[in-house]
Amino acid sequence: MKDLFKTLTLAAAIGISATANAITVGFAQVGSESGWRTSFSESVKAEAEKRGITLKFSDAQQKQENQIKAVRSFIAQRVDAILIAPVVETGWQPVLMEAKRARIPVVILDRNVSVTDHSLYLTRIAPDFEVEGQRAASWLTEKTQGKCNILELQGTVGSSAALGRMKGFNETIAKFPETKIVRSQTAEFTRAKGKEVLETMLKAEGGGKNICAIWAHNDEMALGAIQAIKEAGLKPGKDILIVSVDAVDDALKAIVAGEINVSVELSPHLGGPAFDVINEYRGGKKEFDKWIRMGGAVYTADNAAAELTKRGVK
Ligand code: GYE
Repeated sequence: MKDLFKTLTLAAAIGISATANAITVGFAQVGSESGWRTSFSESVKAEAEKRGITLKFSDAQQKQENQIKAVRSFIAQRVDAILIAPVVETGWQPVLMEAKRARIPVVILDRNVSVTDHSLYLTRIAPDFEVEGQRAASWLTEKTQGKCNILELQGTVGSSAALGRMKGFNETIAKFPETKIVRSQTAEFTRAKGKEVLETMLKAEGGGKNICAIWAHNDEMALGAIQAIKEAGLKPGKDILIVSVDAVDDALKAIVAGEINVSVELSPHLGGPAFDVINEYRGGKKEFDKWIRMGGAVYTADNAAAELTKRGVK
């Protein structure tokens, strides 16, 4: 009888401690504008499930006001931590101060926030967008011996992903006087806008015969550009080169098909590192590096097929 009582007490204690450790995390996601973002969201949800974390997920449909509303709701619900993938850089300081006053730790994922007080978040887990732009430009300038007229499909205006990729790409091509961006416009990181904007650009460029390459800030816009180039009677990846970022499965398939030339990888698996930081914080660690960098490979015709096999994608 005594042993049974001891076992029940131990089970109850384990149950209580497990409940005590079971946390609730709010995640204010940008939206579902791209295949990469969908993979990112799914990865965070799966990781939360694996760790027994209750995840409150909000899709802001690419609107900052929706993200801020979601963060305020998480604060009101007294979640244990908040993840934010900020759609644009500015406008975050007030709501981050509210989270700090509520003593709820915040981790920034993916894009960046522009704040004067960096104590408002524990850390940012993200790639280096400038390096991504540099890697895309380096491949292109080498492939074209530094002579290329480029059409640029920019990501969301004011997002650190678009700003960083643009900066890195432009600084790299600046060394090649005969490589220039002849037209540049946002297509908001979506496939539909990528097709629509490129159609307009090609028409404005007399059909695109003078265009050497498309620089797309993400694969979705590159995949849209492929359709526009085909409808203009040209061969994507051959008549007009395409360099892009994200390395989602569809882009790797397009590389294998010879329709995209390069995609710079950006890992969507940001949930694990984020939950590790939250665990460390709850364990007493208070100081973190302000940027935990995520890397990625560069995929071309040389390695895209092998990566698809490794990912188990047919
Ligand atoms: O490249 C794109 C998504 O913020 C880095 O946002 C992310 C970008 C990514 O729409 O596919």
